[in-house]
Amino acid sequence: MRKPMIAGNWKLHKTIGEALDLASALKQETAEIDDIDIVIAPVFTSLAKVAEQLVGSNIALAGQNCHPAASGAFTGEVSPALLRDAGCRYCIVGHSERRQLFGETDAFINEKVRSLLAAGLDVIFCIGETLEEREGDQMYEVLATQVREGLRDITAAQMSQVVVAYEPVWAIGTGKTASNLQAEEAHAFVRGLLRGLYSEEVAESTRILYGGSVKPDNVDGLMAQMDVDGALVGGASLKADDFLRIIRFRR
Ligand code: G2H
Repeated sequence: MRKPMIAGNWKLHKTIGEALDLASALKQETAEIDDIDIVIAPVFTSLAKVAEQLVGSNIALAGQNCHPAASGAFTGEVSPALLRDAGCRYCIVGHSERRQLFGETDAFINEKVRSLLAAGLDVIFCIGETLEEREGDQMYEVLATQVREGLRDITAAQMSQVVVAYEPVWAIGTGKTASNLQAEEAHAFVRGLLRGLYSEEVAESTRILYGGSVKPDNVDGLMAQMDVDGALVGGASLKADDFLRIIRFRR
């Protein structure tokens, strides 16, 4: 049985004060929830303060990105160890915005995954096809490459620290959500990839989140799918009411 995870990716939004307000509202309202892993990913500058605020809560903190190096001359970058130092348990890796806007390759993403795992953080590993790739019948090939290359040299034992997030690029921030069936098809395919690369046990125990315009009014249908184990939520994670409704999804 896979424990559901609902993760909020705040992207480039919220001052420290705004982040603390939202974290505080979420902390208060989720005090009784222990059957779902709840994660929020504020911007780097808010992490340490939000971590203090979340002490004693059921909410874990994630970085939105990292650099694979432990330290060195990498102006503007943040290492896995520093994310841990700031209070993070997780880090998002391979988000399509990183792949598309910042030119991140599967190989670079793989370096980050390895570095994060070595530093003791859990990874939320994002994959997803563009509209062009879907319409050109390349979706399965693209997902297979992203999974194989992104998880290269990651062992079956390490996979217990990895959560996969399927985020079709055409559904991100566009208001277009994948249909329940489209999400399930992709998730079942990804689970099959994990079965082939690792084992039945890894495939059955790895959580696969759906991301891309998840909202209070579509979360229930998505979460009802057999292979959808949670959601990575962008826009709708910025308001307490919406995010709380998503956390309280009904299957
Ligand atoms: C996909 C998602 C969160 P949104 O990027 O990672 O964002 O829910 O706004 O589509």
